[in-house]
Amino acid sequence: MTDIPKSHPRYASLVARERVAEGVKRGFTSSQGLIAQGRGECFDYLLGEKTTESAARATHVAAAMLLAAKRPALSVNGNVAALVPEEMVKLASILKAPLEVNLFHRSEERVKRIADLLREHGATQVLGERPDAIVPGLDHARAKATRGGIFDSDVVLIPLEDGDRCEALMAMGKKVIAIDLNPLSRTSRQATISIVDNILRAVPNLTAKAKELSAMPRADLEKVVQGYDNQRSLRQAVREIQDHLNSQFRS
Ligand code: PTJ
Repeated sequence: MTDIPKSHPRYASLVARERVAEGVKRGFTSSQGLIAQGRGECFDYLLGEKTTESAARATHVAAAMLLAAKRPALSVNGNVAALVPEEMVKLASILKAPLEVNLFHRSEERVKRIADLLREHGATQVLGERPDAIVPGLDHARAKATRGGIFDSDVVLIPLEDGDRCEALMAMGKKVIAIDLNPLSRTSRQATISIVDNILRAVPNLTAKAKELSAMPRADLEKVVQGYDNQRSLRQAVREIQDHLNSQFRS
């Protein structure tokens, strides 16, 4: 990896780029993942590269929803593996949820590399290498799913997703939590809860919240979730972008 000095004003963003590029070199991130990271970076810039109020609230509600779930599952693709492998393993462990590798640009070799990477970071339950079910309504590799994992889940976390699987999972009656820096994406607009934040901040925040709420009885967790309105949260995210942009210039 390029040696980036910590004093560089764009340190965090440059390190994230390096990680995704390294993921491509090591064969677990797709080359299209570089484009996805660039798109995400642009939205992060517009947000002010911070966890906004709406993202913090969505994260809080998402943690409660995952803890209240009977069968939560966490989806991992090539970008997620490059950016937050260890953090995803920690989150899975707190939630006692399986991690399932699910790829758009699927190759069996890449699935195995990602599963191995997660196991190297201590994951005990990694699915996705032997899918045995199909999510109805999708005609690409993302339809592949595993019983006991995403296929049977009631709540599923889908970070950095590219669109129609969110809709197909919702059509199966699941609750879907997205992590996506773009508040306008189809995934963000369709999900039950959209965390409009960089995955580098969102996953550690989600883990911390899950720890904090872990002793709460299910009835109380369900109260936290009640009344959450994703469309309102996305509107707030767009306002936060507008406010940030307006604050950049002297009037
Ligand atoms: O590993 P694969 O084959 O499953 O492919 C994964 C990618 C990400 C390449 C694939 O799902 C894809 O093409 O995704 P998209 O359509 O580019 O969408 C990814 C979404 O994630 C976009 O809305 C981006 O803004 C957002 N995004 C990108 N980087 C980040 C992000 N959101 C949060 N944190 C990021 N670091």
